[in-house]
Amino acid sequence: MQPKNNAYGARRDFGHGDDFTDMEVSRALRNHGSLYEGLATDVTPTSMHFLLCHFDIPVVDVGQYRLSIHGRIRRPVQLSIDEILKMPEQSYAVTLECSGNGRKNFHPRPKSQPWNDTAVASAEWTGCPLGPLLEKLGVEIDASEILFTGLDQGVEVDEVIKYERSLPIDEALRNGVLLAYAMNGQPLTPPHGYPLRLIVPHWYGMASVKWLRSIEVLDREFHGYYMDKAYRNKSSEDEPGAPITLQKVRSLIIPPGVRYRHDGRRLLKSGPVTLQGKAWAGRQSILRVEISLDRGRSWKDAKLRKSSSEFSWTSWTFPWNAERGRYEILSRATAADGSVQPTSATWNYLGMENNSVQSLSVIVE
Ligand SMILES: Nc1nc2c(c(=O)[nH]1)N[C@H]1C(S)=C(S)[C@@H](COP(=O)(O)O)O[C@H]1N2
Ligand SMILES: [Mo]
Repeated sequence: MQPKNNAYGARRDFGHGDDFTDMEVSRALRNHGSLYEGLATDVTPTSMHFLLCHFDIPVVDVGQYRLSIHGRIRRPVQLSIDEILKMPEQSYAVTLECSGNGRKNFHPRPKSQPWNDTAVASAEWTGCPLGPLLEKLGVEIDASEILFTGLDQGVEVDEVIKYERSLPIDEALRNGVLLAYAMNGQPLTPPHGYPLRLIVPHWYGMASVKWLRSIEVLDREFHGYYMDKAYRNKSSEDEPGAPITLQKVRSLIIPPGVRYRHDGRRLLKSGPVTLQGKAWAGRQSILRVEISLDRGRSWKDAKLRKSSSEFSWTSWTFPWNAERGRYEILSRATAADGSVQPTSATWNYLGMENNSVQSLSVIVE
C-alpha cells in the first residue's frame, strides 16, 4: 500500500512490511549513530559520537586495572593507568567511521547493526603514542603483528570469545596510533572504552579496540573471529572475502532547514543558504567535493577547508540561492588517489564499506 501524501507532500508511513528483526532492534538500542546534525561541528561532542559495542560494557575498577604488554618484546610490562598518564601525551581529532556505515543503502538489507549514514564522528582523543612506547620496550626483530585484546567478551556463533584484533607491525607503529585515556578533554566514558582504548587513525572503527586489556607482539599471523569472519567484504557467507582496512572516500551533507519528523526530508525557506558538510578518505586527503542539486545531472565544486588535524575530516561549504521547488541534493567526494564516491556501492553479505553518495530531499518554500 502506498502511503498518502499530506499538504507538504510528506509521506506518513508508520512502517508496514520489511520489519526489523529482534537482533537489529537490540543492536540499534545498544548502539547509536552520530546524527546528521552532529556533523555540524569540527569536533564531535562525546554525547553525539556514534557508538558500537558488541558485548556488555565492561565495569572496570581503575585501581585494579593493568595493561599487559608482552610477547616478542624485550621488556614486558604491566602498566597501571597512573603509569600511562605519566608518559608522553598527544591530543588530536580523529575521524572514526564504522565499516558498516551506510548499510541501510544496500538492498536487500544485510541484517546487522542497522546504520544509516551517520556511524562517523571526529572526537579529540588524548593519550600516549603507541609506537615510541613499544620501541622503548624493545620490539624483537621477528615481530610481524600486534594483537590488541579488549576486556569485553560474549558468545559469537557458539563460543565465548573476546573482542580482539591484530594490526600489521608497521601499521601499529605508525604516527597517530594512540593509547587513549581521554575523549574531548574528559576521561573516556564507559561505552567509549574506559579506562583505555586504542585509536587507529584512517582505519575503519573496528581496529580501535576499546577497554584494552593486553597488547601482544606476535611473530606470526593472528587468526580470530573478528579477523577471519567479521569485518570482511564478501559476497556470500562462505566466501572468505577481503579484509576491511582503511576508510574509503566519503562525504556527508549537514541537513539545511528543518526536519520533517516522519521521513527526515528537509523544509527550507527560499533565499541564500550555505550548504555544509564533511568529507574524508582514510589516509588520502580530499581533492574535491562536488554538489548536485538535481539528483546528479549536474555538479559544481564545493569549497574545502582543511582540518587542523591530519587525522580528521575536511569541511566543505557550498553557497546556494535556494529557489522554490523540490531538490535531491547529493555530495560526491574525490580523494587524492583519484578514487570517487560511487552512485551505488557493490552489495556485500555483511553490508560493509558502503561509501555511495548520500541523497537528501529538500523542499524550498
Ligand atoms: N573491545 C571492543 N572494541 C571495539 C568494539 C567492541 O565491540 N569491543 N567495537 C569496534 C567497532 S566495530 C567500532 S566502529 C568502534 C566504535 O567506537 P565508538 O563506540 O567509541 O564510537 O569501536 C571498535 N572497538
Ligand atoms: Mo564498526
